[in-house]
Amino acid sequence: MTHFSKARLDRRQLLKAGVAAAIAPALPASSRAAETRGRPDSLWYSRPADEWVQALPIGNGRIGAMVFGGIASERLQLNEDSFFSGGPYDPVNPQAREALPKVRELVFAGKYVEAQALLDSSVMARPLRQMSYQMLGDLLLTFPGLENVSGYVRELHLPTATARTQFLVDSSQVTRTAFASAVDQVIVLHLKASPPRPRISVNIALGTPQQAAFSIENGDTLVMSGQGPEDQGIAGAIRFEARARVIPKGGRHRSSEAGIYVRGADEVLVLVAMATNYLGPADLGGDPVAQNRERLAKAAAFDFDALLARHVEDFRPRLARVALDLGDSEAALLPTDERVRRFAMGSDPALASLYFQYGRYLLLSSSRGNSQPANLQGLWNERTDPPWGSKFTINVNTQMNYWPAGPTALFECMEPLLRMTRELAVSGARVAREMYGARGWVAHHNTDLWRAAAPIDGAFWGMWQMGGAWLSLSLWEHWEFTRDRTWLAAIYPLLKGASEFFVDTLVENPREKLLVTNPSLSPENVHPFGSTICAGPAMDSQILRDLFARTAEAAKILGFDAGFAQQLDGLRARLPKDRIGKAGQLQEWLEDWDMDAPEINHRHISHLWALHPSDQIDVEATPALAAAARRTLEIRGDESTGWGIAWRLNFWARLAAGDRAYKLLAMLLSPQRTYPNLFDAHPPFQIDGNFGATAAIAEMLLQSHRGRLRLLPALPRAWPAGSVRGLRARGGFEVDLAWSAGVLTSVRLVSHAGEPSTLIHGSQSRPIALKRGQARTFEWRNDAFSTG
Ligand code: FUC
Repeated sequence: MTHFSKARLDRRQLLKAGVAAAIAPALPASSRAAETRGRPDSLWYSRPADEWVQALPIGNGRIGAMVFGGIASERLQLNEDSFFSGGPYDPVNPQAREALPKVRELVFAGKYVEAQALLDSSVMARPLRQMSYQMLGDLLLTFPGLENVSGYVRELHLPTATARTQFLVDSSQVTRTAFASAVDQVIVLHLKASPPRPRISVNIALGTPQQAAFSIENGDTLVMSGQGPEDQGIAGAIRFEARARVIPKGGRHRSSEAGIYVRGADEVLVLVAMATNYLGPADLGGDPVAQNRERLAKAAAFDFDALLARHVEDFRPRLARVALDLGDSEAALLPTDERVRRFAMGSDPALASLYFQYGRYLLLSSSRGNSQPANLQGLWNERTDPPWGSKFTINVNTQMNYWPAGPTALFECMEPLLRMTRELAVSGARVAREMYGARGWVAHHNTDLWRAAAPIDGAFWGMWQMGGAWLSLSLWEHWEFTRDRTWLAAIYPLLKGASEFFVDTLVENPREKLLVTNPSLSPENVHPFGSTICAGPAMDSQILRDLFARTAEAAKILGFDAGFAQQLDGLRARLPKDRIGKAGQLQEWLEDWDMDAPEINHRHISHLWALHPSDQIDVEATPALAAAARRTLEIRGDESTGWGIAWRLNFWARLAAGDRAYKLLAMLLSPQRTYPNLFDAHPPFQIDGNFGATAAIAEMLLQSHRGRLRLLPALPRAWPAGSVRGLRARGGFEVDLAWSAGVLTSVRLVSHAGEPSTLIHGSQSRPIALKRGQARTFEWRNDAFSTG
């Protein structure tokens, strides 16, 4: 049905054929490079990367590299995701508790600038900024005497998660393959040349801008170990180590402290292990040296083909859970960066499906197993002072990273988010108690490796209490898609604690006697009174409506806390409802300030949270609010940062406006918002746009709310024919769709939870009741569902 399924081989076939052969078909050397061109499931280029945003990312969740694909010199820029600046710290500001009642009074008296000043002087975190994610170093290779090459091509093959560089030297094909193995926890780089083999000569070294020492072990292993940097007065407590073992076949090698020198080898295998002493936000008892030694010893027991086979066997089925075919295009024969330049001209639907699978590839590569969650740059960062610290911005960015996880069946990617949220609930309980005098837990608009939870950067951006509540709701989504009861039980304490904080801190607004947050803000938009600070912005009430409802629902399902659930239902009824303002827009604030706010095109559209990711606003169930949301989108405009466009794309999909959504996708898939390696450009690089748009493409094809499965709700004219296999819907459904001439042709459902639902397409609906594990196919004929 698609490139992905066509390309799939079963395991026996793979092992029989040798996986290396499976991904590099045995063709004459000269035609093999050409064969790579236009592989539909690869990003590929005809030149090495000059810049970082041209290099290709590989990652196993925890460790990763950017592969430059150089010829005479190659660089793999290395990351390990627990390498942050600073060390454990407590950002609680003890003055906050006394200052907050005064702040609340100022806000209710309309003295927003004064309230902001008091927040800045007495409530913000100490230190004011959080710690930042660090680049670890580089694996550097130089190939003396290598020149006059032809037929150059480098690619990132998504189904096998391998980066490959190939070129010809005389008539010999040089192939360099790199991947980050989750099974073996090493980065693998393999260098080889086809017959008539030129022998491989290469100098290999490690480098880093960090404070580090270098040594050699056993004559074949480079070791680089160091200490993380101090930040904001917090001493650097991370100890890191990278070690690279060089295993040549044939030839000679020698080493010095500066590197390992291989001469005349037939093949060279390099295995890189990386680790830090981080075990948790308050536990730095890890032993990176022992971990790396053990990983390298285990991995070195396998040869390259075996390492590759183990890696592909692990990765391929995860990515292959979903296959998307939006139609082929001739443009697919062009290098990927050229396709980005041309996307707006139309006729390259296959770039949209490639971008979709790339988003899934990036999430699988940056959030898995024991890893940190995907940060602002996923896993890939080449700087010691990255933009916004490359940490976790939780007023939209981190949550956006996880939007594709449920709909595109990347369930394992959620584990790191659960772990982080649990840790944040611990530090967040301290902030709740000591700064607010409240039970439960709270997190503001950012967190870092140390799970700092207090408001940062300045009250203008940071004085927002909903970060933890929204994260808890992201975890709830996983329950919606999987109906995994163990997961629900695991997240219940987080939902409950997040709710408790607001039970204790919501206040009555004097005029309407409604329950509101105070102080708060509508991320990060300034209102007409010279500040962001306010009480009860629409987004807060929307998040609380879902938080209270989901917590109560979870309590009911699990049979816990009936009294608490009832209390939440009562409070929920006293939250302000969404309001429609004088321009027909959905109001961002309690008062109708929107049209007088100075940044009318602001990138955040926080008050449309009710439309997406929530389902409080729905085209069918709440048409007046949906129309107001639409009006807000028109006023706000399409132009925005990468992630701002990606969120708008999701909004338009929810409003069933397929062509408008496609227009935004085209804005995103342009050189202004997409780098040559398809990384999203805020600018600078920020990965949320990749993930937000991946989720939006799924959203254009399938939506599932309020017990209804909407099929092709926002299909644009640009994708008249296509198919998708393996999308997931809330209620535990797996959905395959096919369409042609812009019309649904068939839908196949598998129910994993045995829940009833209703299929919706166009103006037709059809109730379905499948048992757990049951599958059923419907044809769409004469504008109606039929069972064939
Ligand atoms: C929020 C956004 C910015 C940026 C930063 C990381 O503060 O407003 O645009 O994405 O997070």
